[in-house]
Amino acid sequence: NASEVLLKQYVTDNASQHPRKHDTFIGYGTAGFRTGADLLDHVMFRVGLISALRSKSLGGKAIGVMITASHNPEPDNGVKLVDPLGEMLAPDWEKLSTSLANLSDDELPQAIIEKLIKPYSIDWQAPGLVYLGRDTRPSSVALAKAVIDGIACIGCELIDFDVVSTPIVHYLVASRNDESLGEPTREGYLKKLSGGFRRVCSQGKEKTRYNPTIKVDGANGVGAIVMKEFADEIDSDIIKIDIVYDGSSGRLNHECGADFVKVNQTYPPGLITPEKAIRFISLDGDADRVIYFYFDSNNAFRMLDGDKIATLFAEHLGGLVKQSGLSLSIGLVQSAYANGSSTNYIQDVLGIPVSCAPTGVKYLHHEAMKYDIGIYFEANGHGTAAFSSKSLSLIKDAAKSGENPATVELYEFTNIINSTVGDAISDLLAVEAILYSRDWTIEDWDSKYADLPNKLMKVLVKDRTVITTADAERKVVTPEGVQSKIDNVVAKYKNGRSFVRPSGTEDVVRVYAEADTKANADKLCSEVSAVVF
Ligand code: 16G
Ligand code: ZN
Repeated sequence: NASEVLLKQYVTDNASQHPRKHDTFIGYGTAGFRTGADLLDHVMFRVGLISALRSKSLGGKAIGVMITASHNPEPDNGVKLVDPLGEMLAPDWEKLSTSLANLSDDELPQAIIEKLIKPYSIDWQAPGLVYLGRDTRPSSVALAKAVIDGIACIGCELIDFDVVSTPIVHYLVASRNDESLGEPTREGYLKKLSGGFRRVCSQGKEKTRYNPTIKVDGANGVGAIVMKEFADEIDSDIIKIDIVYDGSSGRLNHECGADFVKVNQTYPPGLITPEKAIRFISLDGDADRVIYFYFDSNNAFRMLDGDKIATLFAEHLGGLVKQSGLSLSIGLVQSAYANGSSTNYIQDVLGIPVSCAPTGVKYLHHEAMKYDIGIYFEANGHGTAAFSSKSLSLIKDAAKSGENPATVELYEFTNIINSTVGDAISDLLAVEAILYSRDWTIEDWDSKYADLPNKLMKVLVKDRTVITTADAERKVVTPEGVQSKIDNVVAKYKNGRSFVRPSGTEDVVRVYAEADTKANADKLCSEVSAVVF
């Protein structure tokens, strides 16, 4: 029909501005499309098309597009789509995105009709809305232009938020589609989180242990920019925020940031004088991961990762729920990487149920939604507390009278916490508010349980897809026989645990091990690697 002919013509004409210049396969993985920036121009154009049509297929609801390669090196880039509730893209559209990204320019126009317009009955001339954001990578500017061209090709409203963190894009999309979540602007985000934080941190009696000084490692990325906005917004009497790796000199994610600290289990080398009694906080390149660390009285480096943050959230929010007397279920979701000590602490000491989901935020988030308050964190520092709409309205109503301080505080945490997705700065504010509320030092927090020593290795293999797993990636299914060999090795180690999984973002297989001592964890990790390869 005429409308299809017209659309095909538009796609043909505009795609020629962003031709597919290579035939490297690029798939939509756990973090969207991600690879070398120079391979992505045509993919970005196509993502523009897809985002506009996704919005139109959902009656014009806002859809998000974020251009970033997160913690990866600066020359990489990537893009992911955000669905209307602020969640990750629906799986069927992930598959469609992969298939459309890898077609030739000639095949594309017809495929748009056959794979999107027809099966989803999309009126491509109906209204649509896309929210666009990008990180600070130099390549993100031109790649954003390609997305914009794709959106314009379909004809769709676009709001471009320029340089912005990934979790802000999730917040903006969610609040645009559900105004009870807040004002869908950057200002609205800043005001909501900082307002909740300020109100919690000006309550209660004088603090004797909590030290309101933090040093934030911005990974030389957008996190530093957003953190600066919060620092300007929050009175320095409440918290003193010193930002390092703010992008003024060093390279993005280079020897700094949350991934560097977590993977190397050390502090960024540029922090020349490790200061005692200060909390250091490392963000990643798009500000959705956060890792705390400090130097103890013996000047030893101590790291508090996503598991430690999860347990702090669980302990505090769980306590507030109890004190408020509200009938709300609370649970915690981890991935296989969670330190065994954290799992035991949450289950045995806090008495809060724990479940395990495969790596990737969408799996954890999904599992967390089974609770009224579902806390989820990956050990790498990516996570949040997801409040169900039932819990949000219950808490809000109960807090109105102001009678029970615990209920009021719980309500303020629903403002501080970006419930749509892991948000480094929101998590940071929540941790600080909890430490303030409990009048804790970072040592107090750290002393709750001791991490088991652990080791993570990556192994290059010819074909990582021969390894398949089950039980939330904790058991190898194929090649056959591998799991029983791993079991035999693990059995030799005290507190031993190990698993093997193919990476979803790199062409490697990852091996994780933990045991009673660091030497044993390292040895177990090598032994298991040898079993597999
Ligand atoms: C992606 C995931 C991250 C996960 C990582 C694992 C999202 C938004 N991001 O970056 O949560 O930890 O992949 O990478 O889900 P791997 O599969 O290479 O180990
Ligand atoms: Zn990230």
